[in-house]
Amino acid sequence: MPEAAVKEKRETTAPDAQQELTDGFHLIIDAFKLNGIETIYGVPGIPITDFGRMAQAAGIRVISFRHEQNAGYAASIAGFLTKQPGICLTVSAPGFLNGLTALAHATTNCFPMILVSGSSEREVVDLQQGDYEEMDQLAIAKPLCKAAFRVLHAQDIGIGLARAIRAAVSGRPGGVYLDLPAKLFGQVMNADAGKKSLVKVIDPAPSQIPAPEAIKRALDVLKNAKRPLIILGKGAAYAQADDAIGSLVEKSGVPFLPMSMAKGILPDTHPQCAGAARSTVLKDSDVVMLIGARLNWLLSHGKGKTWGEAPKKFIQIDIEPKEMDSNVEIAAPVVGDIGSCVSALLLGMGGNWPAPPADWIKAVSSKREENVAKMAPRLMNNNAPMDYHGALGVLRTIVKERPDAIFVNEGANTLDLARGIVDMYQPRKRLDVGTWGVMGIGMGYAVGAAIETGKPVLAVEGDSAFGFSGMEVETICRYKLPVCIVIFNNDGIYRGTDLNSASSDPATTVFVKGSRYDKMIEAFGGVGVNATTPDELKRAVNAAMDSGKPTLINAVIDPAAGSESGRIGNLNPQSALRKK
Ligand code: ADP
Ligand code: TZD
Ligand code: MG
Repeated sequence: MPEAAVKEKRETTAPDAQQELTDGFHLIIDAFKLNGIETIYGVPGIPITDFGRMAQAAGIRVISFRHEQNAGYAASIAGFLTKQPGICLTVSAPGFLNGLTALAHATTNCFPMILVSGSSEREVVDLQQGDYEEMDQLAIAKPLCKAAFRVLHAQDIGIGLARAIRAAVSGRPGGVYLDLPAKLFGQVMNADAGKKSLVKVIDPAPSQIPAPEAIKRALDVLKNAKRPLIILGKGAAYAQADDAIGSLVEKSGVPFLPMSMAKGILPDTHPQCAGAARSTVLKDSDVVMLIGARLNWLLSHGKGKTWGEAPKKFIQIDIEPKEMDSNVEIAAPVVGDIGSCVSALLLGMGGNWPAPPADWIKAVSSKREENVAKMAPRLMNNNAPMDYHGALGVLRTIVKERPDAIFVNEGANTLDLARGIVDMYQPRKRLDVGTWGVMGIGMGYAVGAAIETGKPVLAVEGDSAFGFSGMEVETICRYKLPVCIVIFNNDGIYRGTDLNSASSDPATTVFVKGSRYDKMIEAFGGVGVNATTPDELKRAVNAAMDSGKPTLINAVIDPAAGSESGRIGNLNPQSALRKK
């Protein structure tokens, strides 16, 4: 904008002594409220401390964490659970950087989130004159998010937040960065003009209707399949089109495989669920319909040994057109939002859609029954120290009895085995490490899920995984959240048995033996329990879930029970050499 125009704009909105005034602080709060943002996750400090106080006074819930990364993870999972951008608020430079991991995580996982960070003064930052917490945050955030904006003038706060919200939730959801320089908060303007400058975002994530010919093409491919498979991804869970997806699966009669965070859209115990026949359906299927799942490393990129020799045709439903053909040819791309696409497919299928060939259905269900039967006795063992199966057998029953609890899960063996063993019955109940396999989401997710849903949370954590966010047990106690943390304590990363033969230092993968994580929560008034058998574990979890009191259970697991890198040891560059 030319200087004269800027001057004129300023003058038209400059405060008049007679009129009521507002400021940046209040405009941001009003803009949040106008757009239905009720909760902020963050850590206070210069220049946002007063903002947090004022937001709280204005009725916004401000959840204060011990580290921004965990606040960011809470915001990211709030986005996944609600389809509204989760808000994370941080101070400048170091606080911003701590929040950035979570912002990048939200972008990678397609969760809508806005990282709002205070920043130092532009004039000083740009001349690199060494301001307090100086950093060019906008430039640093840009490559890690969908969009990044900075607001310099109070009258632009409304439009700035509107742009951030729309960028986060429309199309493929993701992370957005909003930079608010310290001076902005104190800028004063006429209250009326301020009110008029706010923007309520209408229809922030508009439906994206698929093309009729894309629907027809997809149904033609599906109809001609001999061995069809539907794969549900976390995009399908995010879309909240549970009934339509259920109808599509049941009407088609096609076996379905849920990705980790898509478990529960239909119950894992559904007769068409092929979760327990995963290798078979991936290898032997001839047509695969992906609904909100990418063909990334988690699906072996759609090729190679996992997918077998037989040629395959892919149908892919996704809101992001660029996702098509990312790894292999997509025979029938269907671009649109999952709700609209699935409804259009259902309509196109008409009244009597042919069931898939009976021999395929039979092959899948017998494989599934065989695998379930093989697993059953292992889940019933009452060994002490516990192994993963004994402990998870207990948790599996508890989740069955309490299907509306939210199950947070991270670790290596603790993650991979729980994913396979613990059945889910309702959508958006299983929250885990996601696309990056990141450790550290645990306590942030637990807090975010408890706050957003009001449901009890059961967080099952490897002892290493827990360490990344463990200090937030204080946050859980402070807000009195109904969170039960179970730490699978096997004395280390993957196993607690490694030895260092070169020096007296411990091996890199082991922790202090016999640690008592349960004592940590007692420091903050929570309930700590040491559980050494599946029976003890069961009693402790049930008591925690009944009482709703913050609880941490140290579940003692045999240090030799796990395997290196859990189930993804094949990605470990050295593991092949070591085996020789
Ligand atoms: P998973 O890890 O469970 O396999 P991914 O994160 O790889 O799932 O894939 C999720 C996909 O869902 C992304 O490609 C994203 O673009 C897509 N997606 C997210 N929300 C929607 C929606 N509402 N409609 C259509 N596609 C969506
Ligand atoms: N750092 C981050 C942020 N993410 C990671 N995934 C890792 C490091 C590497 N890593 C894994 O991939 S799993 C894991 C680490 C450190 C911990 C596994 O140990 P655990 O689980 O105690 O959590 P198990 O049950 O002992 O296998
Ligand atoms: Mg461990």
